[in-house]
Amino acid sequence: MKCKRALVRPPGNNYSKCLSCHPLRNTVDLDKARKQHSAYLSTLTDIGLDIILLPPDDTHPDACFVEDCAVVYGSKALITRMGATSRRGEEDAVEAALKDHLITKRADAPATVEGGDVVHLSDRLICGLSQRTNAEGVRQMSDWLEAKVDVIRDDAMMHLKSHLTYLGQETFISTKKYADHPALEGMKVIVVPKDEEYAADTLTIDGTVLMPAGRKESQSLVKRAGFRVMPVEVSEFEKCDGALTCLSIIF
Ligand code: CIR
Repeated sequence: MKCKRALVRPPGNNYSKCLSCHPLRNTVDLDKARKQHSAYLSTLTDIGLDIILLPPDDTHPDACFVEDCAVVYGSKALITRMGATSRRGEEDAVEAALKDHLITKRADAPATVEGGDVVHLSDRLICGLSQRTNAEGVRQMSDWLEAKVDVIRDDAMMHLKSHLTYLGQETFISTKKYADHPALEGMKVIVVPKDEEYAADTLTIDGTVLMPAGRKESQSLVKRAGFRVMPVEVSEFEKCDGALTCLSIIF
């Protein structure tokens, strides 16, 4: 199925107070983040997506990372109950917007689940059991979305998609740590170099692979595997532990 829409939300005035363990977290430049966000939207528009633009949320510094608020599969969306408690409430506006297009349901306590843990394939999902998503979250997601969900467990991991994303054509891109996981059995796996691990979070839309700017070796590996690559500058989101997938819900 072709993707049609991207739900997005630009960074709010308090973006620099976001949750982050990144060494450069104190150097976030809000103006630059807004420009990068706007360029990201232009890229999505150029690819042919309709943009659903939510207003910035000044109450929740991390609210531009909309991916974490919902998991969409087919005609349904699970509205998440985020593991990061300071982020709860971001999902209200996302739910209201998704309801115009999809059948939605909220995850209930004690589930925690964040969209950044969920890798989509056409016939199943792969979900991280992580610092943000628990087993009850996976159970509710699988039940509501009627999806087969394979799990990659790592208590040290914040989100699975920072380490592993799906490019299509039975091909993943992954950091070395997860490349041999049984959930990827029988598929091709491009392993990013150790000094380019950030490049494992890619966003593929209708065959075009958006990759973080500057990670040339990883970009070459993906090109050589036959994909069209589009580098996108996201330095101000990287500083907040975010990446390309986190900034949108594509459906
Ligand atoms: C957080 O820690 O929740 C945000 N600062 C970053 C969330 C990134 N989201 C994602 O990878 N899906």
